[in-house]
Amino acid sequence: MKLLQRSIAVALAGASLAVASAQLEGDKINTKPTSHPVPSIQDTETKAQRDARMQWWREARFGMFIHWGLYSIPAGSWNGKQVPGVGEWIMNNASIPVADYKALAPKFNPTAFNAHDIVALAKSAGMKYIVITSKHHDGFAMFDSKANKFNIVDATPYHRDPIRELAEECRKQGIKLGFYYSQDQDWTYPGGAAYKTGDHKPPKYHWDKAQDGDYATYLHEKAIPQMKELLTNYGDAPAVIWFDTPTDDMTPKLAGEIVALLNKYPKLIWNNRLGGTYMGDTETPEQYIPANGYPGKDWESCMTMNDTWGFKSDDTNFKSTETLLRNLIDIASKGGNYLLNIGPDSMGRVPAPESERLHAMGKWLDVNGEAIYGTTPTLFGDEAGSFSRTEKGKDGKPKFIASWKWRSTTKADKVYIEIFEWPADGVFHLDKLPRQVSGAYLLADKSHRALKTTRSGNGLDVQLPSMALDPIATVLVLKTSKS
Ligand code: JFZ
Repeated sequence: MKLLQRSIAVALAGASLAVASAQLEGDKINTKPTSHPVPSIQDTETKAQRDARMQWWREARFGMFIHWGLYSIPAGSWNGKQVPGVGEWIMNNASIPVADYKALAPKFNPTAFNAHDIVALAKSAGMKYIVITSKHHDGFAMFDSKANKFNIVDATPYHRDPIRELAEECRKQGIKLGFYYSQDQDWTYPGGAAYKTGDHKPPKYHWDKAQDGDYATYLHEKAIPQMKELLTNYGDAPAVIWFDTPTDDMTPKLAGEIVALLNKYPKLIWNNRLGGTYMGDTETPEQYIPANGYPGKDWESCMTMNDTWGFKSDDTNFKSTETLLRNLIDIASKGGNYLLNIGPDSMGRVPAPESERLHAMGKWLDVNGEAIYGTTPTLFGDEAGSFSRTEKGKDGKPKFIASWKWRSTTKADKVYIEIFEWPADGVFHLDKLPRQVSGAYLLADKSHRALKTTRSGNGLDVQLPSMALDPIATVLVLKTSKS
């Protein structure tokens, strides 16, 4: 929990101090000599190499997170009681003994899982990559593992490897696949780490003797061998490794052993949650969108549609399609990616409220995707909101008050304005113009009929039709002088 809080503080500080990060200048990305025992690819590559490695990810903007595992069986309740907290944490939150949790495996038979349909769902949502939990903190591998028998092929009646099926479908349907792997916490293998919840006792916060053991031994016997399997057995995949919840146990030396493995895959992208002082490729704000993004850095907001990652049968608190789409647009306007989660149930079915929202988002992107994929951030900046002069946030710093009138993205000679609040007088007004504007039209208008524009002061007025073409967001395109 200490580390969790620390990472929240760092994440929040990063949001407001992001301007201070001018790391991408110069030839090497990290100009300071690194003290890493094993230099990572980020320590040694040039900016040009990094740009090439990150290119598909930067253009993608929208990905699917999948949290799926044994925790989808209890689905948020244990011994007839609802357990507060996210679904995939039930073992820790309810202090379930290792043997009792492991007894879920023989009951796991998700015969309704269909890799083709999940990949097709991601594609129809307009998502360009998928990241699935190959092993979460409960230690259960959702793939065929020779390194450890607590896995979906050996320990369940299902006997199939959904990670393999997804990898094949992703290759067929042309979409990238990444693996979430909980390298540090593992609640069912001796020596695996556990974050504190409830009355779990220091130093290890374990709740069952079966969890006691040596952390380095866990890494050497289970985590590193499993990561090797994941990196070698699935063809092109993984394009991404998504680490999570590092603790102090992950020393620079131990993390270096993992980095030595990652370094064999020079196209791999990995996030900032390995631990051991490695910063990885991507910032990972969780369940929030940073006020100004992380200028000059690659970042990805991961978010749930309801209030859990892993399936919980009673969580129906779904965000609206409007909120989800506006989040995607907000994130794109700040230069980030949106990793939006689904939590399949114990049969492998995607909950209907989730697939419905994804289809609706895809419909909007079919028309307006040009304003999202491969774009760069807003040339304006104040439209997202401002920091309050009087109100303070939880971190004691000025509170960011978001505005939801419009956002903007940029690509080549176009400036896109995603309008949320349609002006009552039909005139869209910009106070300032970053570039000369030579024409304007609405992206959803197939004929691209020219809209009347007039200079007003340093800004511009655009005469819009009386009604929004899409009540969630109508995209105004400004053709501009330069790219
Ligand atoms: C972690 C996991 O514990 C959780 O189950 C889920 O997989 C999520 C995507 O990641 O949860 C975290 C990790 C980091 C923070 C908060 C929750 N953080 O830095 O604020």
